[in-house]
Amino acid sequence: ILDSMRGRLELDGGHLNMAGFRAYEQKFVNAHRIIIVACGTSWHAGLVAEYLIEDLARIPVEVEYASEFRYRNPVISERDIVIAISQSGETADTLAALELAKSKGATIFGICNVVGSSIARATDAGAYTHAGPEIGVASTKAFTAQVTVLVLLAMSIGQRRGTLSETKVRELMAELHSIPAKVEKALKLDAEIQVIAETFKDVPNFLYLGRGYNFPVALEGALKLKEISYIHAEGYPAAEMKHGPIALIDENMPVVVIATRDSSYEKVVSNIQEVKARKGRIIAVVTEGDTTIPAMAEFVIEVPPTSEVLTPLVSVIPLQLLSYHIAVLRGCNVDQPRNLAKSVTV
Ligand code: F1P
Repeated sequence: ILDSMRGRLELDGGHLNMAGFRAYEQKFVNAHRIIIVACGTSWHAGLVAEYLIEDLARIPVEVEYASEFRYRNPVISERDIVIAISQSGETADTLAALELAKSKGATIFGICNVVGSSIARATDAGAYTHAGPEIGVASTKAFTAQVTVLVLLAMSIGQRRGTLSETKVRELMAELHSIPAKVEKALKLDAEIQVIAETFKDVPNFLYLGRGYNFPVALEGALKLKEISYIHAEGYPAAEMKHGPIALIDENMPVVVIATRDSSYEKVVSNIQEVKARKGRIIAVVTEGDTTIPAMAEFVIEVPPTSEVLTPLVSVIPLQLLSYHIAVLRGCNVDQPRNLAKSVTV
């Protein structure tokens, strides 16, 4: 992962050095909308991109499950850009969704791991993550690599559209260069996460909550747990909790809250209070040095601080480790989970 990320961080004179992007940069600058199509973990990376592109480049973004988009009658025009994200590059739903958009005149940009894959070949342009195929079935490094490429893409479009200042670009690039070390540090949380896994390995349900950039991370944490440990898990935007899922919370419900120090921090603190008032068992992912949330949580996982827009790259790591350890303790095959295919080609 780290090597692949280092490979993507090259900027040419302050601009993204990505041949596939260069040829289509004017289209991106003038795009009236960006539609992202993907499945599973790649869809979650797409959801992070919605926040990134709207924040940094101010282009409206829609994120669509490819498996729905392909079967409805979406409104698409030549001024739309469709970004198809896929680890394997072979997912049938994603391929069909991009072909539908292409037939209506949209420009298709692909983000795939696998060079020469079907999706990569069907796009007009794209960026390979060069993360290599996943060793196991469940996507992990693909998410990190996809989000990294999407950060670079959002920054580059923002730079050209004038929505992102040169100072901000330099700041974000410096921070992006520090991410590999921060990911390495987060991976060292392994032993303490193993203890949390021991505590919760036999529970039937989990809830994951996050806001803003950490909302897609909550979804991804829940998906990883479902995929490899077969525990039912739901990811929700923390603010949606009161609209239904709060009914599930009692002393038996572990609630993973991704609560790093960002613009929604105070609101997440009040969500944690709501969970605590209902005796939910709180596992909080916080920024190093936080003292408020640790006083409220049963378990605390500290991750290094980073810029808000880069948070998912760091905050997803402990959730992947948690799913991994729970799955191992339950005797599940983490590389080859039951019922899952490496690429879903039907
Ligand atoms: C999409 C995906 C993966 C998931 C599993 C099934 O694949 O849903 O996210 O982990 O492997 O397929 P892709 O289009 O990203 O290859």
